[in-house]
Amino acid sequence: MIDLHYAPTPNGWKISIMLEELGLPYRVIPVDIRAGEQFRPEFLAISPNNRIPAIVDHEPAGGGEPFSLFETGAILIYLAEKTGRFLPQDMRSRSRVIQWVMWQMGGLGPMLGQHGHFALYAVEKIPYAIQRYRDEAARLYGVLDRQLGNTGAYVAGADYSIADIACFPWTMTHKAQGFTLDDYPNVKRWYAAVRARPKVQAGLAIGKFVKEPFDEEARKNMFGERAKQLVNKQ
Ligand SMILES: N[C@@H](CCC(=O)N[C@@H](CS)C(=O)NCC(=O)O)C(=O)O
Repeated sequence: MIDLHYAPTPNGWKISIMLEELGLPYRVIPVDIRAGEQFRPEFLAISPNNRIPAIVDHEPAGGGEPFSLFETGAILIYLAEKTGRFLPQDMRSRSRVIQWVMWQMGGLGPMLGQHGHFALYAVEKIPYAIQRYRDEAARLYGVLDRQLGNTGAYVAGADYSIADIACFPWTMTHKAQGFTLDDYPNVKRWYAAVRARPKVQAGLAIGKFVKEPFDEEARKNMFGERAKQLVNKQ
């Protein structure tokens, strides 16, 4: 059994989709990040970065004590290696998949995240910041579009992989962030194909229950005020 410490967000969906795709038994432990539950000591013990998602595998690969992990890239690679799925064995294909997972982790996710923050959530609208992240987001959609044009199929090649599972939930934010996939026809084709997968649908349906209004308390919990209390606390 795997515990999935989770909220229904793009990073949370990566892992709920992966677990659904794999058909592994798991139970969802909701972490209401708007209410500040990511700062609970028992959650910080497994996710010291105070971010969801995290997993605890009670039957870890290799046996032994329950094994916990945070960071979605690491979790996707662990689950793929544990099951032998969605990450090819041969060195070149495997490295290509990991390359695009890293691209998502270091680029697409953070840049779309910052664009969402400054354009949608920030009370003070700072034109430079909005433009900077909008340009970066547009550039990254362009990179993804060209890559999908080259493969003609999935992000890292002919086969569906953890690179697709990593990228897809972030592209779901396109409408809210004011992008249209008509500008990125290869992304549009891929997006429809991934979205149509029943296990993707199942992963996205997990945990709709923890959504709350985005109020002042949520702002404090998610935009740094609360995290400051952790500084120098051992
Ligand atoms: N790089 C991390 C990012 C995780 C992350 O940013 N999670 C967000 C939700 S999508 C979160 O937990 N936010 C809580 C907060 O900001 O306090 C990963 O891929 O796991």
